[in-house]
Amino acid sequence: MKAIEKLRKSQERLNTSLCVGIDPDFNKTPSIFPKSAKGIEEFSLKIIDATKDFASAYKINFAFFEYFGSKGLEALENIFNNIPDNIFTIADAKRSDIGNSSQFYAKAIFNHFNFDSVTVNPLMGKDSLVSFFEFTDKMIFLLGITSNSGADDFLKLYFNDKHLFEIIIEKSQLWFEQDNLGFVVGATQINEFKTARQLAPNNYFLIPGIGSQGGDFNKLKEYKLNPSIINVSRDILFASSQIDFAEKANKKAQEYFNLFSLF
Ligand code: OMP
Repeated sequence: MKAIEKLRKSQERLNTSLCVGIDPDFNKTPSIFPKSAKGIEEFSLKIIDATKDFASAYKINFAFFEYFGSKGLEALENIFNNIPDNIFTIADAKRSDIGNSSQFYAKAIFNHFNFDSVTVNPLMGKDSLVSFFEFTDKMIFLLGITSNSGADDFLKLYFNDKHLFEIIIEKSQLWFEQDNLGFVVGATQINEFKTARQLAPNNYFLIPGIGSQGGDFNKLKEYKLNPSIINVSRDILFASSQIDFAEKANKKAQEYFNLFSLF
């Protein structure tokens, strides 16, 4: 099954676009977990268990695992293997390089790990992206307009009356199959969200920034929100720092599950 079909099925089955972000910052995990690769693995597995009835997708951010080197990657692998098969997976690795190197990044994410999708930084241009899109059954989310303040530094610069992020969204659609092409669009960027949606009305948007980053879902939904995957990480993962963390994560995930309902 193509990744996009898996995504649609997963969202339709649960009637939600909620994606739970697995960002296990060991500084924030409850003290019962050791500050180690094993500790973040055990925490993440408990979070998945507590949220799997509400998550149509899981996004695993590689940073929190790479921190621990080879043991961290082993933890990532074990966590990935414990995600139920019918839930869409996103490797949040923000990869890309010259073509020759990109192909190894792409194979690592898709052949070794078997993720359904990956986040990719488009700034090195078409040849840096092709290796990812050669996996025609997978989905690729290009950074469009990111949620952070640094989006102003490059992505909102004007070139011939267009923001750089607009050019990324327009050009990449000319290069790649629409079904495989998604864009990361930050929930904190309301005006830019509107523009991005006009430029890509039918592409999936991966939307981070709700919760800890203060993105306003009510404002966002005034525009054409779907198709989208809405990610929440810290607000669910660290809903409690105490022994009841799993119970609180479950409740928080249910709230977002309802908020992000499709129909
Ligand atoms: P919370 O702010 O804790 O919900 O986490 C947001 C998650 O989305 C983190 O894993 C970020 O790395 C990621 N993210 C952004 O916050 N902003 C972006 O513009 C892009 C991403 C991403 O690609 O997922």
